This record gives sequence, structure tokens and C-alpha cells, in this order.
Amino acid sequence: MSISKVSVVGLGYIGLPTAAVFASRKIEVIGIDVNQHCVDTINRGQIHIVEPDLDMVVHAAVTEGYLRASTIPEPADAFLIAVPTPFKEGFKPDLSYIKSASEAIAPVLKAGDLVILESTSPVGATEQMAAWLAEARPDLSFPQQAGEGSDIRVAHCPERVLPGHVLRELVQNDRVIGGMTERCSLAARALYKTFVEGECVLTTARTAEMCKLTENSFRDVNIAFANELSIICEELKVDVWELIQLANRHPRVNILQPGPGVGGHCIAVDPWFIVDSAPEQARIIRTAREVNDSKPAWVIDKLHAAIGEHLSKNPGKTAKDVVVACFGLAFKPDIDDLRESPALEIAKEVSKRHAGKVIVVEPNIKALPSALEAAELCSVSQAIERADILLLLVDHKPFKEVPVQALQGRQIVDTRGIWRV
Ligand code: SAJ
Repeated sequence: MSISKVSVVGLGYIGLPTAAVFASRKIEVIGIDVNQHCVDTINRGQIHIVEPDLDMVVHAAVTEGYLRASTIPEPADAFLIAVPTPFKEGFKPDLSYIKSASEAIAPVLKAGDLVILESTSPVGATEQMAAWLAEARPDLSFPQQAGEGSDIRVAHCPERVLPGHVLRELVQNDRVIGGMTERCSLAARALYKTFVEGECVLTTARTAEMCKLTENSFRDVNIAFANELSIICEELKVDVWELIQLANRHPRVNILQPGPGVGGHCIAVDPWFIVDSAPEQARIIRTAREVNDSKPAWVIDKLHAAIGEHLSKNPGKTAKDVVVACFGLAFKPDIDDLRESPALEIAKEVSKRHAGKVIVVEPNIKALPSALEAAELCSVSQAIERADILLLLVDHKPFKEVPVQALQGRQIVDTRGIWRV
């Protein structure tokens, strides 16, 4: 099968870099998105998201004529669907974006086309997508009806790139390719091989779906272990970071780092898809989610205890006189992404509940989100100078560089273990 035109549906954090990398290999790419602003931005050779070097790659691809964006689907040889799969009420997966993407491309499908679902999805979602496509196009045959002889090939190929390193990981990571039939897998592998230097490993669509969920659940469970240790160590008066460093000297132990909770739109979401599919069996996975989700409230309790301690040392002062500085809002270090960030959740709660002044330091943004309008955005040094209590939430580089002397004798709540004086 020869692919001369690829359509990427959904031009977000995964779709846009994928579209740009195909285009950089001189394949004609049409990117489809429902957001007119995003389409216009890309057609100007600019980007609407933050990812290192992506602006250059998109600019080159658009200027050289290999990448263009539109809100209206058009015929292509391969369609990659990279739309969000959030959860709705009761942590149930919301497949409505996949449904609308399927309905959008169905009218332009032709025999011989390949449709790949890249979005992280619960097990069975690729088969569901194929069912929606078949419903819209009874004139074409699909793998669930015609097996290897189908007009349309369908596969699941989950993305597994780390935000901040997307362009490198897209090319270098191994890729799991789950076709609905073997021919579907082979067609998808031929497509990815145009730019993937890692191995493209073939499996079934259901295994590929479960594989992606498993990867992020593995990380969530292991972070929950570290978070639970940090809560236990607080009770036992043991330094959890020293403990983990020591335990990790064992050749078969590799504990992750505790923090204020788990953020982003992947690790805190995907395990719920497994829990939803097997609620009786997924006991550790569910508990890990609960442990990680409860961490922000635990951090706020620690802050309240620190405020109480400050007041007991400063008779005559009330909570109104205590200045709290929150260091970091992003969901992980050295990025500007605040989505699903436990640090942001904590800062919002502190700014809502604390009677005194709240200062925020976030070197990666220029203005505070509206939910934090009562707080004040400050530089690192201003915050250290003005605050009575320093609440460290994200291990950004500028925070790690604060000299120890500046922190000596200060009251600190450190959720990341970088300001242990
Ligand atoms: N975190 C900790 N302690 C740790 C490691 C991470 O508290 O030791 C926290 C971070 O602070 C952050 C959250 O976990 O709040 C997630 O950060 P992350 O860097 O581990 O992962 P993401 O969400 O940026 O990207 C993950 C990656 N998955 C895995 O590493 C298994 C990425 O490869 C996936 O492509 C991505 O999810 C996705 O799109 O699913």
C-alpha cells in the first residue's frame, strides 16, 4: 500500500507533533481540528501549544507546503485520530470525541484507506470506532465484517511520548501497533516506519489499548507507593527522601519520588479506564489513584500545621498576619502546563482559605490564572524575603538553585524534598 497523503485528526499535544514529523519526511499532511483558531495558527506556520522545538518543525512544514490545517476533512490514504479521551461522571471514559472524529472522516473514506486510533483508550475502543465507521459507511467493508479482505484497515497505535521531549520520543521510542487483523497491523507499521526509528512491535488492538493503560498505571501505582511512604515517614519522623535514596541502592529496588499528587492528563486519568473495565479486579490500581488524589489535601493539612506552629512561636500574630508563598503551579518541573496540576489545586485552595497574604512563584508563566486572582505573582527572591511560610510544590530548576543560606532558619513545607536544610 502506498501512502502519499496522511490526515491527522485532532491537532493537540500529540496530533500536531505527529503531523509535523510526517510532513518533515516530505509526506503531504492535512491536519483536521474543530478549533478554527488552532487551524488558522498552524496555517500561519505557528503553534498554539508549548513544546520545545515544535514551532520550528511546524513552521518549516507549513512553509515548504507539506502541512496544512483545515476544519473540514478531505480524502487521504491514512487517517490518524488523536483526540482527547477524558473521563466523565464516575470516572467513566468519554469516547464522544472519537465518535465525532469517526463521523467526520467517514464520508471521505475510500477502499484501501487505513484508520489508526492514537488516542489513549479503554480496551474495545478501536472496535467501537470501527463499528461507528461501518455504520456511517455501509458501502465499505471493515475488519470486523470482512477480516483480512476488508476495504478499510483499522489499528490502534497509542502514543507514549513524554511532554517536553515529544519530538525526540516520537522518533526514538518503540511503538506498539495493534491491528484489528494482521494486514491492518502491517499497514500501520509501514506508515510509522516512515519516521519511527524505534522498533514497531505488532499485536492486537485490544492488547495495544491495554498496553498503554498499563504503562501509565504502572507509573501511577509506583508514585502512589512513594506518596504513601512519605505519609508513613511523616508519622515515624523519618526523612522519606533519604530513605528512598538508601533503599534504591538495592539492585532490584527503584522507588519513584513522592510529591504533592499526580498531575497531567494521562497518568491521573488512564488507570481509571482499567478500573472502569474491571471494577472488581482492579484493586491496587484503584487504591493507587485514591492515594495520589488524596495527597493535595494532606499537603494542605501540613501547611495548616505549619501556620499553627508559626503562630505559637509568634504570640500576638493571627493567621491574617501570616504570609504564605507557594512555589510552583505546573504539573511537573520546568514546563508551563497547569492542566490537572496538584500544585495548582493546592495553591487555589490556600488562596481561597488562608486569611493572610498568599504569594505565588511560577517562573514559567507571565500571569496567574483567574482562580488565583487574590494571590500575587512574585519572583523567587521576593517570595523568600516576604513569606513567613515557604510551600514548595514543584521542583523547577530555579527553585533547586536557591542557595541553602537563603533557606536557613525558614519555615518550609517541602513536598519535593529539594529544600531540606
Ligand atoms: N511524578 C511524581 N513522582 C515521580 C514521577 C512523576 O510525583 O517520581 C508526578 C509528576 O510530578 C506529574 C505526574 O507524576 O505530576 C506525571 O508526570 P510524568 O512525567 O511521570 O508523566 P506525564 O504525564 O508527563 O507523561 C506520561 C508518560 N508515561 C509514562 O512515563 C509511563 C508518557 O510517556 C506518556 O506518553 C504520557 O503520560 C501520556 O500521554 O500518556
